[in-house]
Amino acid sequence: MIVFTKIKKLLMILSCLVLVGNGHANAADKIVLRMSTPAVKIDKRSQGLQNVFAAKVSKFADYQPHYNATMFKQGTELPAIARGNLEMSITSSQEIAKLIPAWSIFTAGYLLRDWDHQQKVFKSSIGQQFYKMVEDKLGVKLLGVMYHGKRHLNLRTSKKVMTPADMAGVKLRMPGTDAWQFLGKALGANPTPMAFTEVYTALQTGAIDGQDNPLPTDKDKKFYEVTKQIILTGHLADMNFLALSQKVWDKLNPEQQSIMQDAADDAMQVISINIESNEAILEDFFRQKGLKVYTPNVEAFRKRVLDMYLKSDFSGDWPKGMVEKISAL
Ligand code: KDO
Repeated sequence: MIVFTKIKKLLMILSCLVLVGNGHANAADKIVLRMSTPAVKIDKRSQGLQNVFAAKVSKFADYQPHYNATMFKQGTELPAIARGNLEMSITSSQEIAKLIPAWSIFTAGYLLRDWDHQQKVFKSSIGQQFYKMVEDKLGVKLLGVMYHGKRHLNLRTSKKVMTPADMAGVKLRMPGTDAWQFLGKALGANPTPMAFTEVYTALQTGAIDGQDNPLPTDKDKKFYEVTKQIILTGHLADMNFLALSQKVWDKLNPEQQSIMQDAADDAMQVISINIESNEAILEDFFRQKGLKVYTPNVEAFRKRVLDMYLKSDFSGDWPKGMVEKISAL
């Protein structure tokens, strides 16, 4: 029933797009929105932004996406927006936490449960409080949250992994921030930082033993071609935020702001539903490609990861009582 309602919503959004005109303003008069991301063009987030967001703001804005980190290196987009050198990016809690430590609460493994939980948190006063920190400190407006999928372990080695102890000595690529590296350690691995665009080759050559990402990303980036197993730890219900320069937002008139916010909401809804429904069918895809896909002792992973976060230096930066508030939602 829930799936049916979500698909109905998705169809409604997509059918409305037929009514969206291609824009009246000349290209030269439009506000340019350059968006930089390490994601590939066929990624659900790239597609949703192009097909829904770009179409809906096209009357007054010219959306120009740059994929595969060709414009800005992964992790440098937020400072670029803050400096006025870029208009948009698909950012993460881990990137924000580098600049605003309180945000590391959302990098903790096994804290947020799923897409529904993410929406509840970011539509509540908690979301408003955290969005405001980003506006005040970075001059970046977060237009909302989108689901990126549950992250699982994906290894090129074939040794079975059931608990964090089985990850000892495994050279696990994690993205290059402290929060990501800590998550790798909490999973029992030997984490190593590396940009997303380098992971495929590193798996192919054996420079790393594995990586973690949601199933749709493993498919879009073809990691299944160079790995042997996916261990369904679900250690992070991952999410991204659509980041926009506050200066650009402030230049829009109230009607344009309202159109842009609706466009972002609809795009992120479509993206999240697409990712969720793909996750549900991709296990079989990977099995057909010859990978072993199995569920480990998730409780053992959950316990170790959560314990390590709660005892870490990160938790010292979290607002008092926030873990409990988030968990209660
Ligand atoms: C990655 O580097 O593994 C990651 O999945 C981290 C995410 O936060 C996000 O930045 C994502 O890469 C990129 O958008 C590329 O898909």
